[in-house]
Amino acid sequence: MADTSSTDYERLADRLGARGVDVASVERRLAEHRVETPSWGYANAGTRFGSFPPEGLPTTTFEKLEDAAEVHRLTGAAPSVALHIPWDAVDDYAALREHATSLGLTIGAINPNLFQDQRFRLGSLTNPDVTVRRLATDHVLECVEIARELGSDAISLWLPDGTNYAGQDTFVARRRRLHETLTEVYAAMGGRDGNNMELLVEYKLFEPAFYATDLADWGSALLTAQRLGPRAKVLVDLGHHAQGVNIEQIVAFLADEDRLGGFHFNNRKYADDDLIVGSVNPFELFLIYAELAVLPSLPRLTIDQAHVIEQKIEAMTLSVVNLQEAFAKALIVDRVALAERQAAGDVLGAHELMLDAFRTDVRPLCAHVREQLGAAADPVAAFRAGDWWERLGSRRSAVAATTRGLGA
Ligand code: LRH
Ligand code: MN
Repeated sequence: MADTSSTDYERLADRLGARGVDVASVERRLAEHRVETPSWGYANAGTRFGSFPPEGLPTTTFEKLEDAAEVHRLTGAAPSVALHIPWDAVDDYAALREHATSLGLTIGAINPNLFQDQRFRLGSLTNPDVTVRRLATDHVLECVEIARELGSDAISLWLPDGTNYAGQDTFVARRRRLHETLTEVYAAMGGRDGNNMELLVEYKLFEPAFYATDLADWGSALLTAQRLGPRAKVLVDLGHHAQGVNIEQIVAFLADEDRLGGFHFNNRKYADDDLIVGSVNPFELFLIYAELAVLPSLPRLTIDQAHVIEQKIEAMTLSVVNLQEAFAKALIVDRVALAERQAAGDVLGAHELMLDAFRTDVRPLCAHVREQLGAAADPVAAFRAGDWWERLGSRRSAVAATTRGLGA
C-alpha cells in the first residue's frame, strides 16, 4: 500500500468535507468497528487435496490467541477471537480466559463441531436415531458451559446436517427433530445470571450434504430462529450461497426483522472457497457494508477463512484492513442525495452515488483512524517488516523440530 501520509489524509478529509461528509462521525464509527477473528484461521488448514503447514504454526489454543493478538496490535480492530470446540478445547478454561485477557483479547462466539464425529454420519441434531441426537445436543450444551466459563455471549451454530439421496429421509421429520433439539439448547442458554447468550444460526446451501441441507438458506434459518425466540438470530457466511444470490438484500431483510446476528466474512469465486474477504468481489462487500452503515449498531463481524497457501497472520491482517476500508466507503455514501435520486427515479444518478463512494480511496482515512487507535497506519507492511517470526514463529518451529525429533 502506497505511503498514505498525513497530507493524503488532510486532502481526503477536505474533499469529503466539501462533499458534505461528516468526517468526524465517519472516523468515530470506523474507530468503533470491531472484527472477531477465528482461532482456526491461524491453524493448519487445507482442502481435501492437501495442506501446507508453514513453520511457526500455532499448535495450542494459547498460541492461536498470541497470533490473534498480533492482528489486533497491527489493526486496532480485532479484540475478540471465536473458538471452535473441540479444536480449541483445553483442560483449564479459566487459564485460557486469563491468557486472552493478558493479551488484550476477549473470547468471542463459541462454535460447536457437529461435522467430525463419526456418529454423525446420518446427521447430528436431526439424526433419525434419538441417542445420536442426544449426543449432539449434549455437545452443544457442553459448549454453552464453556462459553460461560470464557465469558462468551454467543453460540455460533453451523448445522452440517442433510441428505445425499432422494428418499434417504423426510424433510419435515428432520425439521421437527431440529426444532426439538434446538429448543433444549436455546433454553439452556438463557436467563441464568442475567447473561442472555445469543444463538447464531448459520445456514449453508450444500456440503457436506449434496442432496438436501436442513438449514440451506436464510429463510430456513430465519424460520428456525423465529420459532426459538428473540435471542436466536441468523448468521450470514458469504460463502454459503448459490452463485448469483444477492447477499446484501438478505442482509437488509434480516436486519429489518431484527434477526441479523452476524457474519462469517470470507470470499469465493466458485463455492465455499473461504478466501480472504474482499479478494474476489470487493464491490459486493462494499454493498453489504452499505446496508450495515444505516443500522443503529453493527452485528457481530467474524472472519471465517481457511488460509491454505498464504501466510496466516498476514492474511488475517489484510482481511481486517479490507473490512475497515469497505466500511469507510459505505460511511461516505451521500445518503441525502441518494434518497433524492431514488425518489426522483434517477436510476443511474443513484447508482453513480454508490460508485462515487466505492471508487474513493479511503486508505488515508483508515490509516489515520488506526494511528489514533495506537495501531499501524499500514498493518500489512508493518507485519511484513515486523518481528513476529523472531518473537513467536521461530520459537514454535524450534519446539516443533525437537518434538519431531529433527533436532536443531
Ligand atoms: C462451514 C463453516 C462453519 C465452520 C466451518 C469452519 O463451512 O463455514 O462456519 O464451523 O466453516
Ligand atoms: Mn462459516
